[in-house]
Parts: sequence; C-alpha cells; structure tokens
Amino acid sequence: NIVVIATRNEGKVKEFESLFGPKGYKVRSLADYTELPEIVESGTTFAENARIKAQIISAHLHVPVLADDSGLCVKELDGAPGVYSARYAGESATDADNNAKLLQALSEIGSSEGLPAEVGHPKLLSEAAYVCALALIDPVANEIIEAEDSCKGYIIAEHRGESGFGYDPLFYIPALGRTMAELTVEEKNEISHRAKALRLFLDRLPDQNES
Ligand code: ITT
Ligand code: NA
Repeated sequence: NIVVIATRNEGKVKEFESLFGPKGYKVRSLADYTELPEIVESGTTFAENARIKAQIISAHLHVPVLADDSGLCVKELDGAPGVYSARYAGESATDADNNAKLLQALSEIGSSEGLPAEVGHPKLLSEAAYVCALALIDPVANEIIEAEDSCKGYIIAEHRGESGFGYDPLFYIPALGRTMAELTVEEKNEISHRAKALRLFLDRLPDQNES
C-alpha cells in the first residue's frame, strides 16, 4: 500500500511516514518523481492550497494524491504568516530566515509586553496556532476528501530544540513545558495540527476496514 503526498517538505514527509507506517502504508512524495508540473499555490486559504496541490499532481499521475497545506497563525500579527508561512521571509526563505522574520515582526509591535511571563515558562510573545488542511483527490473516481484542524501554542523569543521543522523551535506548548522542536516525531504526532487533521481525514475515508 502506497500513499502519494504532494509535498516537497521533508519535515512533513517524516511525520506522515510515522503516522502512516504503523497502518502498513509506504509514503511517496514529490521527491520520488521527475518531470512534475509546476504548482502555484495561489489560494487564499489552507484548504484551497491543499486542493490545488492534490489536483495538479493527481491529474498528472492519474492516482489518488494527498496534499497538506499548513502554516502558523500568530494572534499578535493578526494571523500572519498564515498561508504565507513557507515564504514569509521571501520566495526562497529557509526555516531560519522565517523564524528570524517572525521574531523581528513581533519585536516591532512590542508584543513582549503583552503577556506576563509565568514562573517556569519562557517569555511568551503571542498566542499562536498551527493549522493543517488536507485534501485527497482521486482523479479517476473524481472524488475529494478534505479535513482541517489546528493546534494551539505560544511564540517564544528564544529557539529551543532541534527536532521538527519550520517554526517548531519557537512554538511553545505550556502544558508540556516544551517547544514542538523538543518533541520526538511520535510526541509531536500526538498533538500536532497535522496528526489531528489526519485523524479527521481517516474518519471520513469510505471503506475503512477495521483491523
Ligand atoms: P509543500 O507545499 O511542498 O508541502 P511547504 O513547506 O511549501 O511544502 P506549505 O505551503 O504548506 O508547505 O507551508 C507550510 C509552512 O508552514 C512550512 O514551510 C512551515 O514554515 C510552516 N509549518 C507547517 N506545519 C508546520 C509544523 O508542523 N511545524 C513547523 N512549521 C510548520
Ligand atoms: Na502553502
């Protein structure tokens, strides 16, 4: 059993492998194919961009394709970077560039005054949420299945942890006393927006055979 995911993000691939592996699925990503059509993420919502990615790749490969569009919405920044999370600091921005840009944006609005630092926690700069929209398109049956969920946390001023990807070193979860980057992939998959969206998604799949 193979699940094709329309992503070039290795961090996402690693998490999906950990989620799908125990179910007996092998994950393929865009890195496993050549001469793919160009994807332009022109949507204004996560759901729209997930559909665009699944549509372009499934139409090309003629097999069902799952896509993930996700991002970070920061309350003090009115929801930015949102759907622009991957390219917040520019088209070819690295995760480090994007994290620096996020801390710069929060320091410019002086948000560090906003939230009281609690004993035992780092200084919290803003409430935030990760959002993940999933779309599976079956180009032969002409069917689509979608799901979306989120995960709440806070942005902190210092980088903590080496795991995960993207904004994880700055995304702090008070209940755990750790950032997302201080969790193993298994721990992240217990709470993340991606894992929660995937659970909703799997509940919506028809013909689910209970094992
Ligand atoms: P694909 O489109 O090829 O899947 P991408 O990285 O461009 O890769 P998105 O357009 O969905 O994917 O942007 C997602 C960005 O949001 C990602 O690059 C991170 O900056 C951020 N992000 C999403 N999920 C995250 C997570 O679990 N941990 C940290 N950052 C995350
Ligand atoms: Na996107």
